[in-house]
Amino acid sequence: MRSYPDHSRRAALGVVAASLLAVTSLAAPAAMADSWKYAFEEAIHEVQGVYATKFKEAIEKNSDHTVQLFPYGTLGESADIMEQAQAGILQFVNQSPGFTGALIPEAQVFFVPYLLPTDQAHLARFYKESKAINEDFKGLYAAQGLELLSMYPEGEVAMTTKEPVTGCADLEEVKFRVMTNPLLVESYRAFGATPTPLPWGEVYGGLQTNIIQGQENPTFFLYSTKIYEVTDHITYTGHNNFTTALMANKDFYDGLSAEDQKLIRDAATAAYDYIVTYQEGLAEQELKKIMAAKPEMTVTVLNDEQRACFKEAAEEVEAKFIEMTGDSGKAILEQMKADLEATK
Ligand code: 6CS
Repeated sequence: MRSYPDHSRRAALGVVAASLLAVTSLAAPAAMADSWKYAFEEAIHEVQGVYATKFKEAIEKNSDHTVQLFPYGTLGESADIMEQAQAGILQFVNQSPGFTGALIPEAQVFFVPYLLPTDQAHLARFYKESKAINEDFKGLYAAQGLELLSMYPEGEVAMTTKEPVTGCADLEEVKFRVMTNPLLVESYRAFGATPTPLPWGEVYGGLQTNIIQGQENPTFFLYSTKIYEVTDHITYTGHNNFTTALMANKDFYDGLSAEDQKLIRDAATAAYDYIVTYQEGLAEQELKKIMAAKPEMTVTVLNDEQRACFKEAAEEVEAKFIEMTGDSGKAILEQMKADLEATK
């Protein structure tokens, strides 16, 4: 997938808008049943696609409405689908804070290293019950024209690199791809690497041509996107879990009946419950598939001593987050810490 310069992206957006609106007007008799469009950043069989499929099933089972799913690439990159959702061309968009952080600075909190645990059961309780997520972030997303419906985990992120990594020193001179998020850039700078923000579509080719030499993602994604073909070492530092979020266009959501709003919230809850169970054991299972496909791949789980420099860097990144976001970010960070403690 190419990334477009701003002007041609707007033109591309216009073409997508025109064709989607044409479909809407043809398919919209004055009946009660609506057809809603939902785009996400992954393929249909990846975690966001499985979540989206469950959401669609719940909507279609409990109403006359239909949901049309648009997996990664069908409407462009992550930034493109966010623009389309904000413009009201799409009713739903799934975007990770890795990209939303550029739009909502406080959402970068998910990239303060070692803030989130790697324990999946703890995470499952946290996203569901957290005040920061279910109340505080709602207002911040609303200010960008988005109704935040759910945040959910996609698994511990692992680094994949061309050379082995056993500490920060091994990241020196490594051009490390990160999502387009200023705090993630700061993290990898603090880890000692040369951070390189890129949209997802440029990662495989970038590794293949050695423009970049590393990237991070959850284990299932390393297998499904075949990133193991273009990197040789997997390293678990425990520094983060991948967070993602489902949102609706706020004007669309506010214009719905209370009954339809409940239908959507219930579908998001059903999809959430399904996806956390679906991911139990997923990372281990997908790691085995990587090893079967490429037995020479090395897998290293860093010990406490090896993690020390990443943990030291985390303090610097947390301070940077507060510097970037001020009182609002500080309040979210403190609330997240309290929520994590309460859901232990
Ligand atoms: O690294 C990325 O850009 C992608 N990673 C995941 C797990 N999902 C979508 C996102 O675009």
